[in-house]
Amino acid sequence: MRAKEWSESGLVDFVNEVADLHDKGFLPFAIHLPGGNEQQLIDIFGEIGESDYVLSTHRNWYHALLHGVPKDSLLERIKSARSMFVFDRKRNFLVSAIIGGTPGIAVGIGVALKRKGSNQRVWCFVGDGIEDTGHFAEAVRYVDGFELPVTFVIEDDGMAVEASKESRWGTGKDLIWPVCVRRYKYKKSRPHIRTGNFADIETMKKTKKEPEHYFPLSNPIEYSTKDEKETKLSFKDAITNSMTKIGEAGGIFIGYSIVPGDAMGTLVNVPLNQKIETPVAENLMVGLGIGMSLEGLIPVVYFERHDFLLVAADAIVNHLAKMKRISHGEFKPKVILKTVVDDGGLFYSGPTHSQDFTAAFRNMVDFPILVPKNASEAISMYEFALSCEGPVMIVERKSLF
Ligand SMILES: Cc1ncc(C[n+]2csc(CCOP(=O)(O)OP(=O)(O)O)c2C)c(N)n1
Repeated sequence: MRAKEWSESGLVDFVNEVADLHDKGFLPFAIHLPGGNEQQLIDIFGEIGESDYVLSTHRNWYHALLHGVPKDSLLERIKSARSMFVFDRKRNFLVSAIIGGTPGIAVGIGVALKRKGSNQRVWCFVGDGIEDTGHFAEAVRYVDGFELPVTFVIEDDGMAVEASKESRWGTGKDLIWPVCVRRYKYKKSRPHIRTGNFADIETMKKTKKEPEHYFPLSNPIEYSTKDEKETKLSFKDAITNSMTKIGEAGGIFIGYSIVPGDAMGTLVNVPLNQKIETPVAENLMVGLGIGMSLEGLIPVVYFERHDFLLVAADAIVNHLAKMKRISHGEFKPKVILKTVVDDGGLFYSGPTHSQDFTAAFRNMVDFPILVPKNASEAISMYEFALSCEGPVMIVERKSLF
């Protein structure tokens, strides 16, 4: 059932049904009920193709239903703590409950679709809270500049939780965005979170289960190599050869200091059309990687220093590392993060630029973070990264170059 078959009252009935379950204590979870924008969304979804991507937020139920996620399947997810984590690979439907999490990913999918010559589009629904973020601004600018098949729809009720636009920004005036951004205004008919009614606490206590029940953990992938061969290559040549091989396998290199710069000369053998020089927008760079990998490309995102990784921590820790678990394995982004730590050499770059966040990231993500000590390890670790079905971060120590 897609947009044409839904009526305003059908959507409202669905929400009422869930609200009733909440009040009876069967939903001991954070839930965000939609309401007040039924007709606007029915109209917009009339334009959205069945195979188009739809990206949504914590308040995603209407988007999911209108894009064809079956009502029973959505209800089942809501009853098992997944209201904010509705993913459906078959329908290209994905969400983030983190404000600003989706725009960069939408851009990555858009880049991949454009490279493939696909006629699919990406629709990224955002609240005016997401419009507040830098993540949104960098994504919009990229889509506008490269004319990507992505439309952002701002669902503007003027409020983020309980705060008006004016109280957040000093003015209620709307920003004027490029044409890839549409805005519709509405008034929410529901509170920001839950129903506004007290839920039956005793039933809630009986209903609630452990987090692993709702989101099973899978065994972390460990680095392994069958044949680490000794090599006479220098560390830099080993990295360069590895990049050449990843390029031959179709890898797309994303970041800055790539064209020109070649990531400290290591991408010299990679064809130009597999190198994307990005703006200095690290979160967007990883969003690009995530989105492109969802369309089957092999993105390698390059960071020339570790302090810059922190700017992309949302995309790396909250999205790249978590999407497989929160989507119950429906979406498995695979991005290789090629990172450099400036740990020596003649050009000391000071306390910020020489930081090493290997240990910090190992505490935050469950994918392999590998630090080659020599040329042969560099070769096997990049071979592993290429064959691994999930993300891998490689840390190249500059002193070895
Ligand atoms: C990065 C981040 N900061 C804060 C929050 C907490 N939070 C959840 S919803 C929300 C407001 C969202 O407002 P808006 O985007 O307008 O969406 P609406 O809830 O109005 O649909 C906030 C601040 C979050 N989820 N992510």
